[in-house]
Amino acid sequence: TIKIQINGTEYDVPADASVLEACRMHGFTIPTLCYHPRLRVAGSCRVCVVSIEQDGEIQIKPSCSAKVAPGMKVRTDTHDVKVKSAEALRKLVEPEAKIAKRDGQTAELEDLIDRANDGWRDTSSFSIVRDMDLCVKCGRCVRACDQLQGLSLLATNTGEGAPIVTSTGAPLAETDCISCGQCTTFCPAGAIREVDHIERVLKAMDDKKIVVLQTAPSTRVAISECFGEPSGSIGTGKMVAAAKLAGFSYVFDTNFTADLTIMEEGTELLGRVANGGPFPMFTSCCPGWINLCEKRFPEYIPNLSSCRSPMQMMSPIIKTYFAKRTGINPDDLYVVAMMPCTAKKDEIERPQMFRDGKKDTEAVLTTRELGELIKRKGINWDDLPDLPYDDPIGASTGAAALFGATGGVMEAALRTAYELKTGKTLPSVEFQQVRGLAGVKEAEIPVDGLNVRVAVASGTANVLALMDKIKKGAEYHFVEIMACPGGCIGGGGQPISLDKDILKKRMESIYSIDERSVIRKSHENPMITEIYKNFFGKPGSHLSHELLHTTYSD
Ligand code: HC0
Ligand code: SF4
Repeated sequence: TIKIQINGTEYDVPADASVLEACRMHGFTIPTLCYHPRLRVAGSCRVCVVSIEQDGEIQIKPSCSAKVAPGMKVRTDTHDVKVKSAEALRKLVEPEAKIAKRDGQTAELEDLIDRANDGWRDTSSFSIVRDMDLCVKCGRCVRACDQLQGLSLLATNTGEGAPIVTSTGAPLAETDCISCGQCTTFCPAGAIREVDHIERVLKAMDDKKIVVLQTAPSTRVAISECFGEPSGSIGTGKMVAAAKLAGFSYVFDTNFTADLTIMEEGTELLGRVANGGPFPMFTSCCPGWINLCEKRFPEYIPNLSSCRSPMQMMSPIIKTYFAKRTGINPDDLYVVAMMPCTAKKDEIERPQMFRDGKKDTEAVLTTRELGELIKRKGINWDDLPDLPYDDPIGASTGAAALFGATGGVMEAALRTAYELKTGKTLPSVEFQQVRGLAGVKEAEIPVDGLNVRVAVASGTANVLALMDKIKKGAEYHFVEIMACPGGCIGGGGQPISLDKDILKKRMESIYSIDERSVIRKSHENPMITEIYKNFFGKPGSHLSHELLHTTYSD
């Protein structure tokens, strides 16, 4: 055998195979027409073309007649390949041509025509699809990736091929894309959009699973926009009611595990203070940031908090603690997370997020997708009552609500760290230094004789600037990072908006939820006390480590 690359991965193939045989052997689909496995190769129709890179030269060639060679790089999945194959087919069959449909005889050709008429998509990413037949060439995705995120991974194509390409030409999953999905909130055509999870959720409902929803902090200040309400309107109660009508058996609040994160992450931070580091400790709840850290700053992986994100703490709790209390068989549960985020679709696929070979969270619906699902079910948003979350993992504090906006995790952590460390009550719970929409915020907070130096960054362009500063020697104890501008309120899965002040309005609503909360500190959440007493023991316990903490990949 020899080694060749197919769509970016290396495979062993027989030395005398054709490119077509080699690809099919490893499960890649290539359409063919003149080719038949029992007849001699003709190589005449060109429907089976692929892109072949050899000796530094890239050519589009029929795969049936090309032979494999060591080191050859084959791509079956590019826009060019799709277009050239469809063109070749159209030379032989008009797309509208009538086929004498005969069972068993014409299925192959019908299938070929369907495939050729179906547009080209980059489906390499768990989070984002690029459907270039829908692209209107406005270039807003390109500018969002460049100007807001500082990543510049997309480019407008002036030559042949897809109208928007990745800057390296590779499919998204093979670039430095962090799955933040900012591009999707700027695309007016749905050409770049989130990977659909609505279908799998509907299927789980049809399959009579007990389908459970958890909802992220920032979704409640954005979901109403899907139904024409003003920017930032708070829709918590209606969201719960709509989810119940749509078929979710239980609706839990991710804010509960945001409170739990504060307990676990706070304990971890105090442990690092006692042991001298490593500093800074970085928050770990934003999967966009985790992707960025793994791809661009692997030397800082030991600095990441080991805490799972609140979403990934909630799902195992549902499948253990909640299932046990209610006598539900965890295998009957199907956990869906409603998130403002496209990177969360990627997070649930991380190898560390499986237990016993099963996903902790089975699906992630963006705020936009839950809005769409509610509409598809014919539910009238305006008429909905306000319903509360389900107990006991629906109870949360004002501190948890803050997670949805940049600086919120930091403020929640400071409230708890200060009080637990000093034993005193905070004179004022609001830490203005970490509030607001500035891209990078810094503060020094005296806690029990130690000046705790903190930094907060949101929007990946700002994150890159802060990382540069840290690499050059800036010293902090604790750093909060959110990949999206403004934090999750500006997440890549939030409703699309043309309002210039959208982030400010959603942020004000987040602050007002905190202000109106009776309990505003995570350590005072009675349900958190209860879950430690009855289940986890104490923060950082053995069971906490098993269910609430994780590792990262180099
Ligand atoms: Fe966020 Fe989260 S706050 S990342 O920004 O920590 O997505 O809203 O759900 O998990 O809680 C997003 C929002 C979450 C998580 C929480 C954190
Ligand atoms: Fe997702 Fe929030 Fe991070 Fe954006 S900031 S990638 S929405 S977790």
